[in-house]
Amino acid sequence: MATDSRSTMDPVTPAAIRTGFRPGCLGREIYYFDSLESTNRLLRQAASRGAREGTVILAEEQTAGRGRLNRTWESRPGVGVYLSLLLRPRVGSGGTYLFTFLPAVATARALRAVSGLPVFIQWPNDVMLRGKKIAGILSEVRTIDGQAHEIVVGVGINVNHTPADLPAYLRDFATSLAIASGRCFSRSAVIRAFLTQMERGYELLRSGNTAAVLDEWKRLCPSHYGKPVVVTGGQTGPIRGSTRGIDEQGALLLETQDGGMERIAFGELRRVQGR
Ligand code: BT5
Repeated sequence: MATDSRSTMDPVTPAAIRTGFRPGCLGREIYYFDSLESTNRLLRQAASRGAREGTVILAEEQTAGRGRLNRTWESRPGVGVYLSLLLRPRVGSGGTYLFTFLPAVATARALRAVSGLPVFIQWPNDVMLRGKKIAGILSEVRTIDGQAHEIVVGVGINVNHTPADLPAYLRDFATSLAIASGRCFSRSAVIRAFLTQMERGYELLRSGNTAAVLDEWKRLCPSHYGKPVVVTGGQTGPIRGSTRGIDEQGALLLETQDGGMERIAFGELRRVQGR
């Protein structure tokens, strides 16, 4: 149950989001729930029953919010954004990584627009502020006959969390707009900005301008090239090296200390020096 009084001060209901906002295709249908296990889970069910492209599901809190590989997304009521958005693109499945890159770009641009803070992307799906994670993306793809059929884009954003709103194990690694700036932000303004940025980027992809989205991703993700990192969570143990860009499937290229080149399709950058 959502009990935090901050929920009523800063609602994320469809009415609050639509105030002064005329959505295009994305966000024409918005469904809000006080409490859900996971917005992605519910939207995947709705998608399999034919929900329209652009459908948005929002929850005030999630009791089983999910990250990749069944990890948990901490989803406290009153302070965060927990949103899932349904896309039905017509692209070959080779390009599905773009549907993780695009929401990361849209989230970073939206948070910059709302707060002016220096939000960056960290490969593959982390949205970072001053070295700490402020948002995460979980895109789940259903492929039929080699074509991406349904993509449920899930985004969790820490907006008005104080350190006490984060579990102890995350306090050194996670942040929020409020923690970074000392101010509170309207969550519905964050959602409007995200949907606006998604609409814009999705239009670029639909018109075949993949390069524009990739360029934006690269600009917002300076650690993708020439930065010393350690990558963990892949099929082997931690790999140390220097980033050398991404390939045409969104995999990270890493020059290892012995001069070899590794292609990393899954994993995470656990240590990036600088931003
Ligand atoms: C992600 O996974 O970052 C994707 C998170 C997606 C969450 C959204 S919320 C709406 C939609 N519905 C869902 O059920 N999910 C999506 P991953 O890269 O696996 O990162 C997960 C890790 O991030 C955890 O293991 C923690 O270390 C950390 N983490 C968990 N909650 C966090 C939070 N609120 N802020 C920052 N870091 C967090």
